[in-house]
Amino acid sequence: MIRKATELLRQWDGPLTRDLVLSPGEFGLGQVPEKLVPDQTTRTVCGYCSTGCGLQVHLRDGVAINLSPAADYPVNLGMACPKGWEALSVLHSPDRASEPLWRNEAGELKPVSWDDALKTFCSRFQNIIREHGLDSVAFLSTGQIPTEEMVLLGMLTRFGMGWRHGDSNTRQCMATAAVAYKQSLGFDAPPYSYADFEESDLLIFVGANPCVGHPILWERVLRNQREAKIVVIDPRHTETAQAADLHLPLQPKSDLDLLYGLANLLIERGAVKQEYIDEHTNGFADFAEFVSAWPLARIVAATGLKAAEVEQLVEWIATSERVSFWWTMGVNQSYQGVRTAQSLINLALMTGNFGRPGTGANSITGQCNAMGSRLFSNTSALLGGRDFTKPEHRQQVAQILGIDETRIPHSSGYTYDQILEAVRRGEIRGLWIIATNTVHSWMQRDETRETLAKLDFLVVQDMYHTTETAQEADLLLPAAGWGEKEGTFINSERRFGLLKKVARAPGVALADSHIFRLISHYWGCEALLAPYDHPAKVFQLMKRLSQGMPCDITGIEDYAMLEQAGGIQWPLPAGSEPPAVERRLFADGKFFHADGRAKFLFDAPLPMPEPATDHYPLILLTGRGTVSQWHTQTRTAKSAVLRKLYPAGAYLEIHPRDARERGIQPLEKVEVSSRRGRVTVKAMITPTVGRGQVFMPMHYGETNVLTLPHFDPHSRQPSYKDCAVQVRRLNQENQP
Ligand SMILES: Nc1nc2c(c(=O)[nH]1)N[C@H]1C(S)=C(S)[C@@H](COP(=O)(O)OP(=O)(O)OC[C@H]3O[C@@H](n4cnc5c(=O)[nH]c(N)nc54)[C@H](O)[C@@H]3O)O[C@H]1N2
Ligand SMILES: Nc1nc2c(c(=O)[nH]1)N[C@H]1C(S)=C(S)[C@@H](COP(=O)(O)OP(=O)(O)OC[C@H]3O[C@@H](n4cnc5c(=O)[nH]c(N)nc54)[C@H](O)[C@@H]3O)O[C@H]1N2
Ligand code: SF4
Ligand SMILES: [Mo]
Repeated sequence: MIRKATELLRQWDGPLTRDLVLSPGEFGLGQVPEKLVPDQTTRTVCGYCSTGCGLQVHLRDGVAINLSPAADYPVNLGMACPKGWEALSVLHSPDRASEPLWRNEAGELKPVSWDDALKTFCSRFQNIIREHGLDSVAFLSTGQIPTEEMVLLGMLTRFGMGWRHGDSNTRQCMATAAVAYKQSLGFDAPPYSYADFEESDLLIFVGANPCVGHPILWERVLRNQREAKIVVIDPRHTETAQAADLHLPLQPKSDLDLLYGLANLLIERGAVKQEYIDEHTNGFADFAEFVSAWPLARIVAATGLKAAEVEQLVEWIATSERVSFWWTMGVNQSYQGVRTAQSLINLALMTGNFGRPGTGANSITGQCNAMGSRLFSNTSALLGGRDFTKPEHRQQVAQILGIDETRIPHSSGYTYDQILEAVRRGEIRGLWIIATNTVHSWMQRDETRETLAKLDFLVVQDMYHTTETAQEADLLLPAAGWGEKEGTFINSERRFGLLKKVARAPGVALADSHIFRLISHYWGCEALLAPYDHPAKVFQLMKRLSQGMPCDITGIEDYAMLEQAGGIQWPLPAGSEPPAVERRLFADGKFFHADGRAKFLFDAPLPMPEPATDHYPLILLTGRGTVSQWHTQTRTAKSAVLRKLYPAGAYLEIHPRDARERGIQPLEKVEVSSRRGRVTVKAMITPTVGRGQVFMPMHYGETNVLTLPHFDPHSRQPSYKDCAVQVRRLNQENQP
């Protein structure tokens, strides 16, 4: 029998539910809660980027009034960027989703009770399944909720409700790195710790702009005392490139030619560590033969770089003791991203730059909990970094959870793009979107919106009711955000950081974990989640799920141990010595494939699917704009301080000569068009973009009107950074 949401929540005790407010008056809505955490100051981790800075939150009467960067946290050592400093202010915004909203027959979103919302959720999805089968529903989740919430959502959808299709925004971001590591090293395992920034002699950043995307990691680079050289491989002369010793402004998507060429030139000059290769890797001879087709002349022709620049880099790699390769979205977001990431792994392997201080082929993650999503969300990987297709992995998970093995699907189901494609075909008719803003962040915005409109039922679960995606919802479930709930995030260096509840969610908004548990009751599969009524209990489950896997954390006692240690990196198997503050993987040269060896993997480079033409002569690059903007701006736009730190409207960066040829004046409005749409934005004329290229930040809705849906074949990650556009002046009368 279904019990009311209010009754259920009253029944669940523990600190998380103690001060829940469900309806005005019932629990004293609007009163200051007794105390959310016992101290007058408490440490938590930031909820924006994957750096995972520690923040010290100052409380009055148990409620956060202010924060400052934690000086005693090993990640950020007392520093934070503007987003971190402003993290509390965005919680108090008038457009916070504070009660469930239901679209009425007149098409307006109107408040409903949790009870009605949850009954509707279940009856609508169950009707769709009855009529069209389990393949007709799906969920899209996120790298921005605590790991514990990801575990509950993954269990609920896959094992409780039996849904076959589910993915997350981590597909847009990290899928390439995850697949590249898994294929090359045997497990999705970024090997480094942040200390490696300080301990390297040569840092090579490929398609990464940490000065904007990971500013506190950049601060760690600046602490390097080894007179390290910094190389940036990026078509744009970014803030990071400006700080580098050598910037290689290669043609977009010519990375494979450069990286294969570097391997060839290093082999030719004998700068390889043959002993390391023989002992720890497979496939080098084939790789060496393959890259022998990349002499210097071919590199220069394919990349547009100067021969001397390439030779300089070869010289530095060959002569530096500790070389580290760092990559982010310029590599991952590519139609050949997996092979590009692997060509960096290949370079690190063949030069013996793995497992020693200041080395590694290192993917920097993006969202605060991208790594949690990779290992514990039950989307692309089965819980604990396992494989849905492996019977022994399904058996292990079934045994740990005490469920029948037949409840575990044999495949991870459709990927993000395949889910949207199935919606377009009418095959998927019900979709539940949690903590991601698909309409803004997916490609081809207008068509994405039309696709979602085809659904019989769209549920959006978000902190704000005004997001582009929430506006399309039939049902909006109001969620508590960062600072309003507990759990853990896993940062870029594999560190579990602890989150504290320091503020009360508005109205009757609930922590996502509560929403998942309530749904399990209304759906009729409550037994599955019943033991996990507090994040700390889910954490204990995560330990059991990790046991014997490369991400084993059975040696982390509990949250108190995380608190005391300042976060702990995985792995930490039971019985380990107390962990060093910063640890890297593969010091013993043992990789995670069955034979302990890493693999050299490679493929021929492919031409850009939508090259420049006479009609669309410019290549559009997209990415992060400023330190103070986060993605689709649902959060950062709510801070008056942050709003002063970035341009208010959409803009396009264009090279002075491309602007002159078109008669474009600085800050003039221009029309940018691609085969998918056209938008009007301001022109910023700057030589930081190359000729024949333009750049638009992703933070404005206009950008993804233009982008082309195309994907890496191995990871299905979108290639957001290459499509052909035209830019032209608007008529004088259209100028403001
Ligand atoms: N302020 C801020 N910080 C963030 C975020 C945010 O929204 N705002 N988002 C976070 C997230 S989720 C992520 S994933 C990270 C992303 O962090 P980054 O990957 O550093 O950011 P991007 O700007 O997307 O892309 C990096 C660079 O790739 C370059 N690039 C484009 N095409 C190519 C190419 O073909 N080859 C090469 N070598 N480079 C190319 C672009 O010019 C760009 O400078 O940032 C995280 N940090
Ligand atoms: N053109 C272009 N497009 C891109 C990229 C690019 O470089 N170029 N980058 C891609 C990348 S790397 C990424 S990661 C994606 C990001 O794309 P999105 O995930 O769509 O971007 P966000 O704005 O971070 O959306 C997160 C949503 O979750 C909500 N939210 C935050 N915290 C919580 C919570 O605790 N619970 C719930 N329920 N909701 C919450 C926020 O209000 C927001 O609506 O964009 C991708 N899109
Ligand atoms: S660098 Fe990232 S984790 Fe650190 S304060 Fe800024 S947004 Fe937060
Ligand atoms: Mo991302």
